[in-house]
Amino acid sequence: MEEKIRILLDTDAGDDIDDALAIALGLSSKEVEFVGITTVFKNTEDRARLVKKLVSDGGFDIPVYAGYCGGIKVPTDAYNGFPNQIKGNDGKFHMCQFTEDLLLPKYAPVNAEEGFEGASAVDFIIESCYKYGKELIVLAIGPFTNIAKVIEKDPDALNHAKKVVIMGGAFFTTFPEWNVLCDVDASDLLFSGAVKNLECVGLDVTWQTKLRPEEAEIMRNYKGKAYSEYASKLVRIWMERNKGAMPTLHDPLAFFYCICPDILEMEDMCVKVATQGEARGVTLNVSKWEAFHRRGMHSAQVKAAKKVDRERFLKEYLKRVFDCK
Ligand SMILES: [Ca+2]
Repeated sequence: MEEKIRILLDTDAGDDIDDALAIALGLSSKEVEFVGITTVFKNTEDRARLVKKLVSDGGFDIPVYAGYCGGIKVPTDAYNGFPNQIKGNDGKFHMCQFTEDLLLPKYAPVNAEEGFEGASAVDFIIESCYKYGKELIVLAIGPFTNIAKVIEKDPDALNHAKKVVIMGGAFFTTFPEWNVLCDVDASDLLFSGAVKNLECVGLDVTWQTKLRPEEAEIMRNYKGKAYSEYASKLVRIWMERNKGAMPTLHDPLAFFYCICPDILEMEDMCVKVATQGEARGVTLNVSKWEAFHRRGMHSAQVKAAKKVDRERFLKEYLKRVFDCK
């Protein structure tokens, strides 16, 4: 039997469209087994409900946990400040892809009663690292608050997994990437050297996966598998609420890298996150900063994505998720 790629996914599904598209890629890939899915950033219960609908309506039984709303040092408002947020019937703000049906009891996460502290989600990540060891890839495609909470609670847990793959940062350009920026203190801990097996899929490569209009049309008009139809509906909602913007497949590319590592060319480097001033949230390649290393400031040895075969990735993505020939 073909060996499964076990994935524990940590996601901020619900704002940008690419998280749902990444989960749909996992569901479409026979070599992937989801160990579980945790959500992060602001209203993590809404996010978990969207994920639960995507997987359970698709016929998959995958544990979904609502994680920490963040940040690890500066509190975040769970009910306000979403990109393109909308107002629900309850008068509160919700994430861009929110629809009222998500509030149905059947879409509640495992730890629905817990609030936004996310302790069960953090424990679930830690337990999975020990349970599956080198068979597990922890894939983080949202802000890094849950991951930082894992490091704080058990600094060695993530090192028991095969690797930690993130969508985040920019390593060959200078740019404060969203996932790093949303919780800079958490990102600083992630890039402190505590995680020894960190591989980063940053904006340098993911920017190249912005859809062409004809690719977006395929996604918007899909009929077939239940979860891909729901992903298609979310693409329509997202494009409408983002005034026709084109989706970019940041998170699906990071997911596909877990399945097919040769889609990206990686480079070893030493990275630190800038935490102050105008550069706050920028991931800096400090490999050659000798004075910096002499001062003993913390940084992480990582693999960072440098090049992508964009056409091969898009072709494979549309084939797997949207049944294109
Ligand atoms: Ca994301």
